[in-house]
Order: sequence, then C-alpha cells, then structure tokens
Amino acid sequence: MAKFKDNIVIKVRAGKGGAGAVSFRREKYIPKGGPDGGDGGKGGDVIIQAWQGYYNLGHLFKDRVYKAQNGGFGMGQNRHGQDGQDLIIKVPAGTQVLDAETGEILADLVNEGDMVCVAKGGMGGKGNAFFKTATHQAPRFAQPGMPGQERVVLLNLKLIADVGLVGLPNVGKSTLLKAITNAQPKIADYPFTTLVPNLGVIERGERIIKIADIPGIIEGAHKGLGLGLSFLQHIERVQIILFCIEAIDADPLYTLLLLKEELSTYNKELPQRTSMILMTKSDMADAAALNKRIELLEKEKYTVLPISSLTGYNTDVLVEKLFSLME
Ligand SMILES: Nc1nc2c(ncn2[C@@H]2O[C@H](COP(=O)(O)OP(=O)(O)OP(=O)(O)O)[C@@H](O)[C@H]2O)c(=O)[nH]1
Ligand SMILES: [Mg+2]
Repeated sequence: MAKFKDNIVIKVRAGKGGAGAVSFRREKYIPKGGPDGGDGGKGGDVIIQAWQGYYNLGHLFKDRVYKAQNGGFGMGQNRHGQDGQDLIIKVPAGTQVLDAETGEILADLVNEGDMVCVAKGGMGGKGNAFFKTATHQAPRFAQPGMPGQERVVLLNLKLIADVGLVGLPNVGKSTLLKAITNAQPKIADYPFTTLVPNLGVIERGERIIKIADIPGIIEGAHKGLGLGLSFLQHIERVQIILFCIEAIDADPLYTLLLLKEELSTYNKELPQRTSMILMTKSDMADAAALNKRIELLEKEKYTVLPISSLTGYNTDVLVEKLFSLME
C-alpha cells in the first residue's frame, strides 16, 4: 500500500508546441511549387483532476517532473502537426492545488471530476504556407513552437469527510470507525496508534456518510505536543464532530473543554460545528457513575450518547442519528 501523504510538491511541464514546417510543393512538371509547410501541433496541457480511486497523495512522487506530450512538427503538403496529449494527474477529491512559488490557490478540487489546468501547452508554430503573401511568394521560414508552461505545484489534501472523530489518544476512536464503517484501521492499547487520518464509509443505498478518524489530540497539541494539530485540516470541512470521551473519564467536561480549546486554536470556528459527545467503552464503566457524568454534560446542553464498540451497544443508534443529522 502506498504511504499516506497529505501534501506534496511536484513539478509540471506542459508540452512544447510543434515547429511549423518549411516546405514547397513538388509535383512533376511544376518546377516552382508554392510553400506548403503546415503548422505545428499544440503542446499538451497538464491537468489535475479529482478522482475517487485515491484517498491520499501517496501515488505521486515528490519533486518529480510530470510532463505532457509535445506537439508534433508541421509537415509538407500543409499537414498540421498532431496536438500533444494532455497529461491528467489524478488526485483524491478534497485536494487543494497551489502554486508552490506564489502560494496562490489555483483550485480546490472538492468534487469527483473537478479539474484544473496547471500548465498550458505551447502553441504550435505556423508553417511557411501561412506566411505567403502577394509580395512574398516563397517564404523560407516558419515559426518554432512555443514552450509549454512550467510550474511548481503544491498539492494539499483535505479529506472530505462528513463526520470527524475527535478525542484524546486511546479512547477508542479507531475501534469505533472499524465497528461502524468499512475501514480497517490499526487498533492497539497504547496512545497514538493512529498516526495518519483514516477514512471510513457507511453506505446505505444511495446515501453515504464518510467518517474521518483523526489521530489523538492532547493538551498542548497546538504547541506541537503529541502529534500536533496539523491533521485537523482534515476535519475543517466536516459537518459533524463526534467528541469521543471515555465513559470512565472522571472529568468528561474538562476533557471536552480541553478538546474544544485545542480545536479552536487551530480554527476558531470548529468548536461551533454540530457536535455530539460519545462516551466510549461504556462497557467498562459503572452504570451509576456513567449516568452522573452524562447528566452533567446534558446540563450543559450537550447531546450525549454512551456507546461500546466492543459489545455494539448503541452503535446502531449512532448510525441512525448520523443519517438524520446529515439530512
Ligand atoms: N472495553 C472496551 N475497549 C475498547 C472499546 N473500544 C476500544 N477499546 C480498546 O481501547 C484501546 C484503544 O483503542 P483505539 O481504537 O486504538 O483508540 P484510538 O482512540 O483510536 O487511539 P489513538 O489512535 O492512539 O488515538 C484498544 O485496546 C481497544 O481494544 C470498547 O468499546 N470497549
Ligand atoms: Mg486510533
């Protein structure tokens, strides 16, 4: 499997235009034929397009030059050179395309099929036939093709998920993702098992919910502690945030505020998203103590759902809720 990559710099070079031809008609019994050099073909463009077959940028190679085809030369008998083929580079939906030198955002490829031309192919040169005039019957020159555009491009992926799982390390985020989606994330009994975001999908006929499992966040993550916050870019576009807090957490309100605080240092607006609190691993908690914690959170107007990915408790209720929230 390709390595997970959420940003990469590549170089792109569009095709050079083909040169126009210098050629004169040669036919038997016609000693002095006129000019018949055709135009060169246009160089191919480099296009970047969103495609659902990729979840990250791991298939691309850093600093590699991706080249489109050059245009063909013009030929005698007024034959036009062939246009160079475009090069289409496929990336996952959610990829932002930036000019790496200026930082300008060239496109935000949000939906499947969205595309942007990042380097235009050069125009083909005109053949000598083009330059024939009444006073200049036999031009012996043609244009060279124009060079193709070159650019250094930064690709930056923001996974397009509908729902994001946010929580301290080891609270069972990945286990939940595995329980309710098709994803097969790594799960283990130690913090920071998840090093890169996982994306899982719940399908119900035509309707699909995409869920992103984000690496664990700890207090001070905005200062680079733990794995930091850079992965939060993947939940910038989610509609629903599920705060995952262990059912045995002695102070869930404190944990919640900590998580929200870290989110807001990344993006002020994130803590205001529609959200729900999941009390994970509820099978491990004492029922009375858990109820107290839930009451405490509900008093603060939070929606709370105790779940257990181990026993399956309330996971179906959660899925129902997500589908209705997404309506
Ligand atoms: N008893 C019980 N254990 C659980 C449950 N869900 C997860 N676990 C266990 O908790 C541990 C951590 O689970 P993970 O899913 O890897 O936790 P995570 O939040 O993804 O952790 P990081 O990726 O490190 O942030 C594993 O040993 C799981 O088996 C649950 O519902 N009940
Ligand atoms: Mg995990």
